[in-house]
Amino acid sequence: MSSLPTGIDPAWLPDEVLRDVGSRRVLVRGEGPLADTLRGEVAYACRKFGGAQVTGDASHDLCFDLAEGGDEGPEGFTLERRPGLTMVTAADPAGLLYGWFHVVRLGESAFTTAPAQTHRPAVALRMLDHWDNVSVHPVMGQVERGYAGGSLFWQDGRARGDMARVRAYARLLASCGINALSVNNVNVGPVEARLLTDRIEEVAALADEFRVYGLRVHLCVSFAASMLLGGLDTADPLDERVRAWWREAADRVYAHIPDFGGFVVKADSEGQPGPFAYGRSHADGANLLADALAPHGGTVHWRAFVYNHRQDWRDRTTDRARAAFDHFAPLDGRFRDNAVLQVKHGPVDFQVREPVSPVIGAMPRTRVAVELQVTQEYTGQQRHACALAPMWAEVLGFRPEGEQGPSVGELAASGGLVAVSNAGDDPFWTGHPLAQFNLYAFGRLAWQPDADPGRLLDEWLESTLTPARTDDPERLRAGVRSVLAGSWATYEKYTAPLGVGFMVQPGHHYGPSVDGYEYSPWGTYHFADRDGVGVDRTRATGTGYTGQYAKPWSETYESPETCPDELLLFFHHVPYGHVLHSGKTVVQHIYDTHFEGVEEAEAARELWSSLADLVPEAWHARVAERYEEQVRSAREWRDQVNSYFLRKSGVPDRYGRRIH
Ligand code: GCW
Repeated sequence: MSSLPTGIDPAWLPDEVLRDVGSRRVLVRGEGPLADTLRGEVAYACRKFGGAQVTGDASHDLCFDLAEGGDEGPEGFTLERRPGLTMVTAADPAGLLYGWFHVVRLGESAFTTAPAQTHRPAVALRMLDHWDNVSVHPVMGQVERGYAGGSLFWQDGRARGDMARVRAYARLLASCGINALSVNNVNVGPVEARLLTDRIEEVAALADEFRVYGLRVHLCVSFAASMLLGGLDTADPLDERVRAWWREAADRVYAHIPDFGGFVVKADSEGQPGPFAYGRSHADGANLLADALAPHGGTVHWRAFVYNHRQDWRDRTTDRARAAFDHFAPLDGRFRDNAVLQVKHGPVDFQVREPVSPVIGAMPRTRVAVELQVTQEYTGQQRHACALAPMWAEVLGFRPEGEQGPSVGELAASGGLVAVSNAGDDPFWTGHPLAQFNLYAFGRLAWQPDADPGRLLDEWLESTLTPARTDDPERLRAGVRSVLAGSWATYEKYTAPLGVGFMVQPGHHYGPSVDGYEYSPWGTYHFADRDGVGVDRTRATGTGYTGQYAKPWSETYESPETCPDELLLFFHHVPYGHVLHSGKTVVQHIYDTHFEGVEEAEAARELWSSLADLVPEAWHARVAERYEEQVRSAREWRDQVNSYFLRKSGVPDRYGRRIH
């Protein structure tokens, strides 16, 4: 453990948070790389704050020790206090390292009031996917949907030489519970494809940095690699030459990276190659790679994001929301044990509001991972403050079979929780400093999917802005809570209404364009006309999508009477005068929420500005600058959306506010 490169924000690990532990006498028992990492952490903290790392029988007041026979399980730990001694025990060194970061979070209370406690991750695989390109893509840039500068891993067409930043990133990720990551984009270009073969050493160099913090590295591969790199004339998953090629490819990877996590694959999706070209199923495709990885203990993450992106907008029978279920549900039970189906949390594409994907509950004989999007592609692109933990908590708490059945968080334990990262080489890691909370919250929710998002916000805020060490801690706490806690709801208010989605500018997806995708091939339509708006996905008269849900949801969503307001236009096409459960008409709801959303964004900007004396200057200034843009953009959204619906419907705002 060494200091951060100069000019880089410490995020939720400023040295200040080490004060309470760093002033103790600390003993670490245990061997191996992770125990050494822990010793490095202890040494650093003690150097800063006057404590001491002791060995052998020397007296100490904080001890980390391996213990057999406990019920912590892999990566878990127990914390106990005895008079004058805080003990952290775990079955493996990874547990001790997680225990260390927990003690850091607890601060003084770890030595005074904390009750005995055991923590275990509810989900074994807690993974970040980076959509980073090695070479800069002409349209997507270095990081696809990246809003935080360049890649942390790749620069000038190769792996970065200086790994200090990568090591610091590994530490941040471990401290919030993440234990795996993929280091290249799921859209695999010709340069990136070669990471699997002649450029594997670059991946190995990254793996060396992540390993010391307990993270395993995964790689996105092209399904056509046997042709692109192997010189074969086919990528048919049932062809013996293809199978042999993949086995050898995997053997070579493991020769360089013995703890390699596995492959991530986007196949037959948005132009990426896949098994359909050979008349094979996605289970055949996934199993090909699973079999190659199996001898080494690796896993293939096979993405379920498969749909027709060349749809004819005139065709009202094709429904993009149906696609993943239609492709994958019939394959349940046909995937290998080391194949995980990675499903986006919603059926379309990370919109501000979507129902939970029906695939997640429909594949009991398949390991399923749920994919979230920490990078804010559709939620303000890290120019808007939008804390996503409340959205994810809702998704993870959803029960596909109703109250009696398991939650999404529980179902994801079979395959993992995965998220697209929002970090880059920006000095604040995430462009918008407040977006650091999204990264932190994802890690903590992956560890404990039923954690309370409000508690996570407090946890993050205490460590990142260390209010206890400011002049007016309560004003700082109240201010940060107030700008972040409701920020997702605010964003939803001024953007696409009632679950209808999209309405963004095509291509880069920032800012409003109400009809931007309406006549496009992408399958994301809202069907507004002079009478009404929304997508009829019912069984009775629409695309039949509601039938992909089990009861009670198939019934709840089928009727506009029982469908929750916030999803009404996702499931139904209704007249503008349709009255919501809230008592408002749809069109009045649209007007009201758009005015409110802008007012809330303006209020957040003012509140943030009032915190200038309590937040480090550069941090404060960066957020303040982003709020200017957020307010400008929110007004643009409000005016375009309101004008559009006024012109379509002819229904005036009942309060006579200015609509253009
Ligand atoms: O959200 C969409 C993005 C694409 C992305 C794709 C995916 C990596 O607009 O940029 O491609 O999803 O998830 O594969």
